[in-house]
Amino acid sequence: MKKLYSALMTAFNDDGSIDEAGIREMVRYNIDVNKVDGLYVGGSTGENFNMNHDQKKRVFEIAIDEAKDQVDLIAQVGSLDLNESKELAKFVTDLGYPKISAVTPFYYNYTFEEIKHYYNEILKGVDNKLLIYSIPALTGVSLSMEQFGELFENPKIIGIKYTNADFYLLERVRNTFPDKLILSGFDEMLLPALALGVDGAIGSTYNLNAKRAKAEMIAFDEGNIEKARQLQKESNDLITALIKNDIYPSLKLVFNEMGVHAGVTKEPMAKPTPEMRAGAEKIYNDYLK
Ligand code: NAY
Repeated sequence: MKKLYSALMTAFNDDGSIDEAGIREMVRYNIDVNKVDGLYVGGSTGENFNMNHDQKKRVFEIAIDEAKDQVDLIAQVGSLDLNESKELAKFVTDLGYPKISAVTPFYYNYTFEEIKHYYNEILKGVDNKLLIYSIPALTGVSLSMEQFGELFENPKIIGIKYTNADFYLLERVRNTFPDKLILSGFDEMLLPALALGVDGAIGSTYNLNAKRAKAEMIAFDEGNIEKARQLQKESNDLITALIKNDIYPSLKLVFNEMGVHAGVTKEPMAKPTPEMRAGAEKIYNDYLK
């Protein structure tokens, strides 16, 4: 059975502090209503790269305290400060996270040797399993099939969170490493990713749209491709509207619209404007009610 993970959002107050009650509400909604298989904590959707060290740790603590062992939990610990990544990897492992993940180091055009060193260092001191977080559109880092293979020489590296529209590479990686866990990261491309054999998906829009995505996975597994295509079309109508309305603030606005307290985004991410609020209300009424 393929697994569906929501990329957990972080609820912030207007001043950029963490809204603990909001985070707990979103964890509960994902478990109790969305019935997701897992949560990806501290990723792009969680605005991890906007947060300071103490905030990152607090989010990890709150999420596992609320979720306990009810769903699978993956903690994204990657950081431009390798020492921070190592500390966070140890911190979340001690908290009980069964898997970690780390974004490829970005900004300085690191060589592959440097990237490999980063992953091996993160894992050196911890007894945990890691998913490489590959998101070339945001990091500028594209790993090749051979490079994934070299990283997999570390047995603690068990797979990839593959947020990439390169389906040729996905096919090569899937078939070369059949035992690795590959979780697809672009919600609007779930169906082609399923066709190439991913083990599941992690995404921001599953916070709102998990039921449809899960139904699509089931339709695909049953060989009902027409139904899966129809569900992907419906999802993409929603995703397109979210992207047009500025996706990160909008996901939170729609949650708030549904009575789930999601707070606001953290600056420099945009704060909601009246137009965004109206757009989010329309998205809720048009696609989710
Ligand atoms: C993360 O770490 O939160 C993710 O990468 C989740 C994947 C999302 N990627 C980004 C960059 O937000 O869900 C996707 C994405 O929002 C969605 O497909 C819309 O493009």
